[in-house]
Order: sequence, then C-alpha cells, then structure tokens
Amino acid sequence: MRSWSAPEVPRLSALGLPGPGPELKVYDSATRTVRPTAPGPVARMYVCGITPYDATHLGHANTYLSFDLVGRVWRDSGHEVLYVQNATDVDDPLLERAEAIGVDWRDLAEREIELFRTDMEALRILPPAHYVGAVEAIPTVIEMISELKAKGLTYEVDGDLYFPADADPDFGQVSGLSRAEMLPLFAERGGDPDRAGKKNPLDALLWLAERPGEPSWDSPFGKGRPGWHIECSAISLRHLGMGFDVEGGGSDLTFPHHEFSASHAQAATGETPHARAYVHAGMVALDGEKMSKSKGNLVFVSRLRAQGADPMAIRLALLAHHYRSDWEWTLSQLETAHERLTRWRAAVARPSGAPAAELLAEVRAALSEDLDAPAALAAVDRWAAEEGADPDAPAQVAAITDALLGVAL
Ligand code: 5CA
Ligand code: ZN
Repeated sequence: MRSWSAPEVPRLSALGLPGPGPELKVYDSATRTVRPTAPGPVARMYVCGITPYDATHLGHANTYLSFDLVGRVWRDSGHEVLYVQNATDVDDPLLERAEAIGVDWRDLAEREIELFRTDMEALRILPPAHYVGAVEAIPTVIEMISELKAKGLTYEVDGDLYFPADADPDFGQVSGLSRAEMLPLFAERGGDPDRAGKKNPLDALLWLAERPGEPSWDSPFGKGRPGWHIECSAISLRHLGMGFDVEGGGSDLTFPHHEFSASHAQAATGETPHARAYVHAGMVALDGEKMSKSKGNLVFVSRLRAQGADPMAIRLALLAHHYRSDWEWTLSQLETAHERLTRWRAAVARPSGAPAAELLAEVRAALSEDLDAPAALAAVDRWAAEEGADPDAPAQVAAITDALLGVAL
C-alpha cells in the first residue's frame, strides 16, 4: 500500500550542532527493564497499525507518536531506520462495522486509511518504508501458515486452523503473564477460549474458513482469511526478518497479540527472539474509560484540526505525557499546548538566545532514556524563558525541536 509523505528532518550537524546523540534505551515488556536498543547500522522496527474504522483517534495518534520518537532518536544517534507498519484491512470488527453502516468493507478501509495518512502527515509522523495491508499480505501469510503446518504445528477445528500455544517453548515470555491472567485477556481481545474442539483454550486462530457473506481467499487449507496474530507475524518476518530491534504498539497489544506474533514466528523459524524489545505505549482515556472504537468515546485528530487546533499543538499535548503512562484527555491540555507552542514560536523568532548546545544535550538525554518527552519539553521551556546573545541559537533550537520532537515551529 502507499505510505504517507515524509516530513523533512533537519540535520543538526548542518547547523553546527554536535552529534551523534546517545543510543536509545527503552522499556522492554518482555524483560521488564529499560534496556539499550543497541541496533546495528540499520535499526529495524515493526509497529502494529490501525484496523481502519474510526481512525484516527487520540489513542492511535499517541501510539504512533511514541514510535515516531523511537525513529527520531535512532536517526539522531546515527542509524538508518527501517520501519514497517501494517493495516488490518480485513478482520471481524471492520467487517461488522461495514455491515452496520451499510458500506462495502473495502471502501470503509480505504477511506479510513486515507484519513489516517492525512492525520499522520499533519502530525509530522515519519512514515513506514513499508506500509502493508493484511489483504495484500495474504500470500505471505499463507506461506507462513504452510511452514507451520509442514512442521506439524497446526490443527483443525471444523475447518479452521489453530496454532497450539505450547508449540513455542518461549510462549508467555513477551507478556510475562500467568495462564490465569492470560485467559480473561484472551477472551476480551479477540480470542475464543471457550470454543469446543480446541486443545488448549489459549490456542490462536491462524486461518478462518470461509463464512457465508464474508470475504475469502483461496489457500492450500481451503477458502478463508487470516487470523490476526499471524498477519503481523508474517509481515514483520517478510520485511524485517527475525530479531528486529523493536516491536511496538499500545499496551493492549502485549497479550495476546504480540505474544502470539512472536510465538508464530519463533515456531516457524526455530529462531528466537522475534523482536529484541517489545515496547508498549500507554492507553489514552476519555471520561474515565480507555478511548476505544467499541465504546465510541473517541476524540478524532481530524475533528480537532477542523475545529482549528494546530497539529503541532496536538502533538505537544500528547508529548506532555510520558509514552508509557495511561492518561485521560481533556480539552484544557490542548489549550496548554497551544500556549506552549506560542511561547516557543516567539522564542525562536528572537534575534538571539542562550546557546543551544546545552538544550540539545538535555533533550537528547531525556529522549534517549526511555523517551522522556515531558522532560524534553521542560528543557525547551527553560530555554525559551531565558535570554541570550547567541544569534545562531533560535534557528538551532527550531531545528532541535523539529528533528527530535517533530515539532515544527
Ligand atoms: N490493527 C490492530 C493491530 S495489528 C489494532 O490494534 N488496531 S487498532 O486500530 O485497534 O489500534 C491501533 C493502535 O492504536 C494499536 O497499537 C493500539 O494499541 C493503539 N490504541 C488503540 N486504542 C488506544 C488508546 N485508547 N490509547 C492508546 N493507544 C491505543
Ligand atoms: Zn499487529
């Protein structure tokens, strides 16, 4: 699929600023520690994309912004970034919504993906090099299921194919959850623990045989469509291989989605790990509950923009929270962000300012240590409140906020 257009990322060295920045450390859900990402020359990242209906709400935006920071810090520390994202353009919730509103599911997906692209561009989120739809990835998914089947790691329930969780000795390591903790989450997040005929309630669906009135594709296991976890497993393997640096998404994807994506890949290849770090952004809530399409308590980026919100203020409002914390959206946060943006814009429009090198070091230190964006914002606030005689500083600071925080002033 077409990705979206890339914003310019200023080269700080071209403005006489020192570099490269420090290596990124992030909190890895699997080890429960903040660890160096330590990528090679090319840093590889997979982030789970939207299921294209009710896009783009502020929860989505917050998640993609978090991983945008990962890419920016990696670039600043001298890496090339290979970034892959999917779009779940065929799945139960999308089909259900299309049916409910009387729209063809393909048209709904296309429309919502286009809106998502527009929002990502407005928010200056760096695009993936490969933006891959589930539908276009079906041949890749079929290939991977065939490998699992050839290894005897699938079984059938009424024509549907399942993956036994215990096929991967490392199953459970991504989330670190006990079986008792897994079961309710599995049921809540698209799983079918109670289905008769399953060997283990936790086993995950790989291929769903054709259902009347639903789209389906030919495969060696009969007409049908892919399960959810194998989609991200196959796309990430195809474009990044095993052992890529970061797999990302919101914290609601830790289990079962990232757990099974990893187990499918580990079982199919016999290699471990799927990703070297599993990184999860916190959940954004509205009116006391997680923003979610099923509850409908959503604030859309496009609506805020249409109401006159500067996309850079939306970006600043999200960056004011640490990416791992769960928080609740209120309109006053957008007002505060607009005020901050106005202050920063006035500060970089001055003929001179305090030297930028110290600020750069502070922003780099904050972001490289588990993406502490609030600390980075506070550093820019301090610089903006200070007077100074360096005529190069305002342009340098504008480049710093743009390159590292994605905030164009
Ligand atoms: N298509 C799948 C991933 S393969 C999916 O989860 N799609 S989604 O549209 O439901 O969510 C897209 C991304 O936004 C996921 O990473 C999800 O964790 C994140 N997300 C969803 N709701 C919120 C929220 N309220 N706050 C923060 N992130 C959220
Ligand atoms: Zn995914």
